[in-house]
Amino acid sequence: MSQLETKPFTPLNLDQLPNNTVFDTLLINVNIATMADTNSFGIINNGSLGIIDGIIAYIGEVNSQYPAKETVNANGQWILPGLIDCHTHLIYGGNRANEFEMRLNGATYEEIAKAGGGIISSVTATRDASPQELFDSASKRLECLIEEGVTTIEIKSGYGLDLETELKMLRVANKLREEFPIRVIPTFLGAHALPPEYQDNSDGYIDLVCDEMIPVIANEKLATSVDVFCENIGFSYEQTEKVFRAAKAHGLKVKLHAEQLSDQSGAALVAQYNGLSADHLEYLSQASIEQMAKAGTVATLLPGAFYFLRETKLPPIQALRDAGVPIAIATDHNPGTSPCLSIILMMNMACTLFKMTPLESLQGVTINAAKALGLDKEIGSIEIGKKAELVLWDIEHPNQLSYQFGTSFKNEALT
Ligand code: DI6
Ligand code: FE
Repeated sequence: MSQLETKPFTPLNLDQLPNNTVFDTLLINVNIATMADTNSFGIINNGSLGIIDGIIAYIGEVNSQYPAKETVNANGQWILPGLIDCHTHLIYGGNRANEFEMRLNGATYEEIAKAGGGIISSVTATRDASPQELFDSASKRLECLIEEGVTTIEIKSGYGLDLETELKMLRVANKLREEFPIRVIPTFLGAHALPPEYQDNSDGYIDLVCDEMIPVIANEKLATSVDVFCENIGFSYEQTEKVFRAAKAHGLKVKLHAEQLSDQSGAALVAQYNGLSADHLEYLSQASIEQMAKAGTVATLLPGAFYFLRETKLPPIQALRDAGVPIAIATDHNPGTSPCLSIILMMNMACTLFKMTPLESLQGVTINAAKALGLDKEIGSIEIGKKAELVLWDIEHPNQLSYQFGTSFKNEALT
């Protein structure tokens, strides 16, 4: 296969390594896609990569004066930044296969939600589940993503909708981080849906989220950011803003489910609060795009939900590109609108459904997903000084990850 782009072989930063450098791991004979430039995969063919203390210390052609405790011959495989799934609802009880069938028989997602199904049916099952049951079911899902080369995952709460169950979910997310070789970033999504106890009192529920839940979660350091479902079947612009104010007051970052089913100007609001990302965005307006560009808020697109809901309105991808808004791609794994456990399939769908390029789709699950989590100084690209959370792939070119679908690729994480 021909390489679409090849950079001249230039050792980086060699001068700065002290003479007595010993790498912990030295990868040799490896093709590298650094993902460090905005306009290319950043390819270095037949290179080498040195790691010290879990940090990338060297990229380029190695000088034999630097030995390594372990040398790995990659035999021409590709090293890429570990994949990042920056939007998931991985933890929940039960599943909603029955609703899938209802939708195939003509019911809409909104109708099912209004009839007490939808998110609320997952809330009931999640409240009923023990922490161990939630841990076990989420573990199986997490294993699928880890096998696919995911090294960082964001996991939202939001199927508890009472303090006890929201805490239960976030504690399970934190336990997954301890038990699995993956970086888990927990997000508090208390304002996901209105719990049955607060029917006809959505402002009362928002007060509970702001005055009781956020302070406890911030205090126990169970989440680093707060999300809201800002939608006509979720929470209003004003309610969302209230949650953002409480989040900020407690030192938490914000992000938003915005413009999924209708335009509520949520993306502009989250940008105004210097939000990490606005997610979904099928109904995003030009005015909101401009606010996002100004604030550096990432557009996280979720092709799995688009596909599963048979949405036909595309997110405004060209306008996002024109405005220079970074685009991330995620699974949105959840039991209602995206029961998908393949980030690689999302890369393909970003190309087929959203007409993104294979480069954009890989950026969407590496460097731009890192930006969407506020972690781009640490991970998301292969650069000196970043964490060596990397994956070795048996592929011929990184564009193959977006191209081939319905299959898995042999890979090995170096974390
Ligand atoms: N948007 C979504 O796509 C998910 N949550 C949200 O706010 C759906 C969650 C579900 O149906 O369980
Ligand atoms: Fe979601």
